[in-house]
Amino acid sequence: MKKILVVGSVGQIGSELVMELRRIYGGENVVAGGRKTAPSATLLNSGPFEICDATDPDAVRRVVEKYEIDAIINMAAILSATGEQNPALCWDVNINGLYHILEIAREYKLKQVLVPSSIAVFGPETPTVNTPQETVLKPTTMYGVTKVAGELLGDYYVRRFGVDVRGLRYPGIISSETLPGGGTTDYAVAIFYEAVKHGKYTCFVKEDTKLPMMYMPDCLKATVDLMQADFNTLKHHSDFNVGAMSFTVGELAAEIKKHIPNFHVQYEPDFRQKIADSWPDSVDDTAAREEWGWKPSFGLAEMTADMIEKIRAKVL
Ligand code: VAH
Repeated sequence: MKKILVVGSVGQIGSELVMELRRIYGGENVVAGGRKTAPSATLLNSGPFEICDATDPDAVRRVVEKYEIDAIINMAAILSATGEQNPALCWDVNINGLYHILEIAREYKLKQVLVPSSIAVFGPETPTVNTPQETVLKPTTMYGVTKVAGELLGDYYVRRFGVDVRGLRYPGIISSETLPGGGTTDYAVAIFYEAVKHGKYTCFVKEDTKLPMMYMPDCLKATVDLMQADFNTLKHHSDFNVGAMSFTVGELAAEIKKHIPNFHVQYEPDFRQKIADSWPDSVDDTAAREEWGWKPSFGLAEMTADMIEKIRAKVL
């Protein structure tokens, strides 16, 4: 891959993935594509930025032709909580957007498309502990429906058109650079900001809510490692389970308290509790480990210490 376009580059993962790819491939070789949301100065000053909405295929084509793009990473998505408030928008961005990008990859014979999936593909019928790679996929959210459909569409383009499509089922992603927007796992980021700034947090899910989570450095590592894997070693394509750690909100709060002793959490579950309850506690990522060498580096303690240090530096 020489020229990469990241669509959805101003979001939580996209904004840091662009910087990591620019470090690896060179700033000029990674085009950040975004909608109206203003990109950060860091993004703007380190390489090309183009207004490019996944639901506007002509805009994507213009960027692909202008920069002779040979790989697209599609980080454009409406996440689970927002998707439940606006299912039509969620379908349009997550599926119509993906369809346009896969068609462009086919038409321009791009080298690779990377399409994130999510643990949101799982539902209440799925085994919740060490969720298998192959299992029941009956999600209860529109976001989850779009991620199952996205996995199936991606694998169809691999088989039918020979497009190199790859994807991973991200767990909740925790990071200190760009706030997530509209996800059910957003509590796992907000709790850090509230602990550092105010010493207290009102959480929208219950204390014993346990979900698979991953720190951003591991998210970037998983994404780049999958991008760089030899296609011929892959048995799976658009749907790799990837795990790193799992913890309850109570366990996270207790770890934060080791750094901020007076930190206090109160729990006021809202509609997002039902979404969180439909997702697994942990996933089996043997396929990712065997097919492309996945191995996480951050656990709860290391992540908490690093997050608190980074957020203190930002807000205090
Ligand atoms: C969400 N952060 O909460 C996303 C993610 C596993 C959840 O896909 O919707």
